[in-house]
Amino acid sequence: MTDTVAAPRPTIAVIGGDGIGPEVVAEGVKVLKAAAGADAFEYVAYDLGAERWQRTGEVLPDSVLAELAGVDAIILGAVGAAPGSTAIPSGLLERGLLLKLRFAFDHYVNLRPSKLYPGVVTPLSDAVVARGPIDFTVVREGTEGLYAGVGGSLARGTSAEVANEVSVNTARGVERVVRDAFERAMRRRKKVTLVHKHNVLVNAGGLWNRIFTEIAAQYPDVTTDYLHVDATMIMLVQDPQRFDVIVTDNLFGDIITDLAAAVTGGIGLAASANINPTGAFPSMFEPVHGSAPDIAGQGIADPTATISSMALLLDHLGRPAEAAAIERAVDADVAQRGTAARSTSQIGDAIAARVAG
Ligand code: GGG
Repeated sequence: MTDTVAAPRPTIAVIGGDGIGPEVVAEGVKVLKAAAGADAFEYVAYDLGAERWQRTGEVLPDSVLAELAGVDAIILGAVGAAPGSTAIPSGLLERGLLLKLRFAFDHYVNLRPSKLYPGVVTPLSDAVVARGPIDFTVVREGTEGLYAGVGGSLARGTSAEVANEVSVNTARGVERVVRDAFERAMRRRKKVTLVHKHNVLVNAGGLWNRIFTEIAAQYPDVTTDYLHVDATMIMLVQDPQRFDVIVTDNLFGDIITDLAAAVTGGIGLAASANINPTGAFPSMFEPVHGSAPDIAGQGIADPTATISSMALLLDHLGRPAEAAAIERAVDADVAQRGTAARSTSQIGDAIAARVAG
């Protein structure tokens, strides 16, 4: 007689975080279970965020970071204290939790797809919408740029205060994210747009431009172009169909993807993945939106962005059919949305039912 040993289930760390984070993550996990099966993964909840800091003075202890390094994927809801919350220093949670995870786990690809779902209300003009499908993805560099945490201030709080924030751009960092963008373009419509501001930011922009040109030469099937970040904002409103894959730095990517979300149905639909393509550390999946403390606890937050992020998670874990099932269910749910308000859990239930059915 031979004993069969069941393969260990992949472990998913679940960090609800602050504000509406726990509410939307609950719906994300509900839909993930509907798609992959209730027992496909082991879920481990971590209470990280404002409440833990207030209770213990800890944001992300090293012991928890070490545990998270061993999981297969991380789901994150949102971080950020309510505005005017005097107890929590500004940026403590964003830098100490969200960015610490991205940097510790080398999430150099911050993937933010945008598409205009049929039936969605958009501020774009009818003429723009009529031009054709809008479906592009932003590959935002996730570990460098102005988010690197290099900088400081002198004479803080005085009229002589000096503050600086340094944008860090390394050849290795730019090369790997630009290459990732070209690889993604090869699986899509084969176009990459570099977005920067190299006419003014000549040092960082020059580096991005040179590396982009070098890598483009290795992908002759991929069409390329370049846009300054300010022109990109115009094009997102006037001609979003021109984009397939956008590659850009950390801050530009953060800003561009908020406008991209706004023109494709709102931030409530915008999914994202923080990917470590080497697999050396777990990747992390989160809605683009923040903690929205003004609507927390009311059960009215739209969980769709988190639910779509679950499709990115499944794709990353090598389960494309289950990912596609979530995408189809989200497409169908969004297409039939009318003016009747639904609660966070009603939206989650409806999408989970479509996935299961
Ligand atoms: N859903 C994650 C979250 O809370 N995002 C808010 C935020 O501050 N994001 C900054 C960033 O994505 O770099």
